[in-house]
Amino acid sequence: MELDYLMDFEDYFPSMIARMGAEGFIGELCNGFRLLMDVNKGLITFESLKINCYLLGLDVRDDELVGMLMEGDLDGDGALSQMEFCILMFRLSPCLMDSPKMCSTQVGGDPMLM
Ligand SMILES: [Ca+2]
Repeated sequence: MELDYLMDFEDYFPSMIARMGAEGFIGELCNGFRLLMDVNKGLITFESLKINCYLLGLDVRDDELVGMLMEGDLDGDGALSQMEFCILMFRLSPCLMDSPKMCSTQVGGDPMLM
């Protein structure tokens, strides 16, 4: 899997879900999106990701940022919408994939409306 650099996130998610529940976890994802997005565009772009990761003290290489954007960008506009970001985060968390409640995220359903 190419996304080894996100392993820290994968390890982190299960404990977050256990603590706050799935709905709270989705809320956290939305908060994460807002932290990383370009406030003018309402999207996560390469520039917003780079700047906000730096501001958050995260040491992420440019090629890792590009890889994350490409992995999550479903409609090909080069940026991540909130939905694309949430879907990417779910895809990166194998424990969620095993949960029947989360199946809707894999078939293009709206994970925000569970
Ligand atoms: Ca997109």
